[in-house]
Amino acid sequence: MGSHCDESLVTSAKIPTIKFTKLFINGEFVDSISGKTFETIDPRTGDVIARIAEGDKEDVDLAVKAAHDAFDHGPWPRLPGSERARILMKFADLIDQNVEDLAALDTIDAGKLFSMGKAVDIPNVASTLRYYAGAADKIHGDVLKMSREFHAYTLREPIGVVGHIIPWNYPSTLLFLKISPALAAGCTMVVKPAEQTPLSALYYAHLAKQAGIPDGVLNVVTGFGPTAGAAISSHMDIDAISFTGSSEVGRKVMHAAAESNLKVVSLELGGKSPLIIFDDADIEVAAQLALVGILFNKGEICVASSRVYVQEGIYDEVVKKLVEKAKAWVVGDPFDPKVQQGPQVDKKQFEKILSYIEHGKREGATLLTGGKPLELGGKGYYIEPTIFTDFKEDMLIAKDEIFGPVMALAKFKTIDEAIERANKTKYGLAAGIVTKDLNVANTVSRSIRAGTIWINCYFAFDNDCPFGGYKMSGFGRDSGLEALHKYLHVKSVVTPLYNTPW
Ligand code: TXE
Repeated sequence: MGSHCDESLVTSAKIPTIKFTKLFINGEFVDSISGKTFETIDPRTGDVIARIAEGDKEDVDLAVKAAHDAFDHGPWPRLPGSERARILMKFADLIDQNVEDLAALDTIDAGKLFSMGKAVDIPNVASTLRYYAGAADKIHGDVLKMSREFHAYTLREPIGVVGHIIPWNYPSTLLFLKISPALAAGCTMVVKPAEQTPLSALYYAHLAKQAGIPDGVLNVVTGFGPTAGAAISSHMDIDAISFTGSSEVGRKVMHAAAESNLKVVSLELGGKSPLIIFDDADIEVAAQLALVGILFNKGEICVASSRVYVQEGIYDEVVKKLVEKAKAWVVGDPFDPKVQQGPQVDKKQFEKILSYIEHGKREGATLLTGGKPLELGGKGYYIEPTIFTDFKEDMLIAKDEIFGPVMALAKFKTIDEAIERANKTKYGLAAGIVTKDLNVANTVSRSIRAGTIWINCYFAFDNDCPFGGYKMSGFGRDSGLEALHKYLHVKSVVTPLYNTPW
């Protein structure tokens, strides 16, 4: 699975010099109008990495103006799709050439494993760009069969200026899940990376310029949510907004969109995804899936399998294996190739997770392993892999998205009970099923209200596979051609077939 590290990948790792710390507006790196900056922190140590320009409403206004000019008068939306594709392919090549720097930036900013970044996350970003580059010259509408004597067809046109608000858990992946289809569609955009992880987005902006993306097409405004983020969601001249983050802020974004210009909204929000392991599962495979499902990226992943249901026949054996594996799981410096879990992204997140662990203990769930911060030289935001059992769906640890290495585990008897308990959540992002029985897999996958179902696998993402939520996990899809369509309007064009009055 994803946590496997190859030592050779890391030996040459070096922390890059931080070259880009300013806003990227209309093709230039500029200070914020206020001149204010904020610190970005290394979660391995709590030390400041760099000071970053702090954008606010006035900076967002400038960025939106640049994006509007580029949309209304610039070449990007008007280029043949094949030309946009050529530039996006070049952008992808430049990312490949800078893979080590980009992976290291996400490691120091977000505490992500460097080996994963170098081998998986950053190469995948380039592949996402190439996937949508391949679609850029295949955007077309349909000829319609009208019920009366009209000739009619649809055009698919870029939706306009898009605002992208990005979280910190996958600073590169989530940025590209949003900008790649929007760029391929011919949109122009303003991006706000999370305040915890601004470094790689600015580096990508520099590469975009080198690749030949025209000025004003891709603007990056670093800053905070309630200021820069809110200025994007409430902007009168932004046509669509694509947000990934908490359900709480998703609600604010939707509200701001409704109160301003009714911009198109898509939201990818939190999750509390169930993994259901049936009696016929291979115990080793099931335990490994469950463990990686919650510990991958230190649990800071919206589809983490944070609720695990195991059928009673194999429950004890799975628990034993899980605890053994959790104890052997290596937490430490994310640059170390032997490490499987780095620090949580920041102090706020670290404290939030520890407070949920305390809730779990008080609510009466049984702590099987972990439950404490890890003292690694007295620095950094590290937390032990933690497993609770005997949870009930009305406990906080089972209801809320903890976004950390904390699993809630329970025993079930029948398939109906598993389905009912799995669905007892306000979220609906993903679910996993482990069974060899096709009937069980088919029944459960159709009964779970979630946007992605993984059968005998987990985290099986692909550029071609739409990804998004049911219920309070949001709406709209990232990935796949569904995401391209999110950035396109459909226009109907109708003309009479004959010169007859109608
Ligand atoms: O998220 P926020 P936070 C969940 C996860 C985590 C919790 C809190 O449970 O513990 O959210 O994390 C911007 N208007 N997820 O507080 O605040 C913000 O600057 C516009 C799940 O960091 O939602 C950042 O760029 N934008 C998740 C982005 O929203 C605003 C990924 C996300 O931050 C804003 C991250 C506002 N008023 C957290 N306030 C997932 N679905 O993968 C903040 N932002």
